[in-house]
Amino acid sequence: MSTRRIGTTTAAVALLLAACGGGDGDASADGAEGATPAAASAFEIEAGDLYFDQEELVAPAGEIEFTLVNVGAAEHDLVIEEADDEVVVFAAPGETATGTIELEAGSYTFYCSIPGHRSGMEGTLEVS
Ligand SMILES: [Cu+2]
Repeated sequence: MSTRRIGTTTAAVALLLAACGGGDGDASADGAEGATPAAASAFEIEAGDLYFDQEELVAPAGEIEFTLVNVGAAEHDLVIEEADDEVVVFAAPGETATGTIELEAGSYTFYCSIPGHRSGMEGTLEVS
């Protein structure tokens, strides 16, 4: 009796942890450890349900090109929060699209603005 109760509690805790784990903790676990992202002015990012395959980008100031490869079943976009949430590129399911944005040096956050997606689809962009 008591064993069963403990088992149920453990399962509930594991579910809670999984539910909370989508956001912050993932970046360090997924990325190559200690690797400094190479600076580039053009990026090809895979967007799935619900992730970006790159979450740390480094770029020189100026025009930056984003190619969004949507391998998911949902639509996805890439928005720069500090650029008034400008939608740089939008890709329908299964489509690939490219967009550009001009950015000054600074730290930016990019994310997918489709409702409910941001918790899993967010990253940082360092422009210098
Ligand atoms: Cu999305």
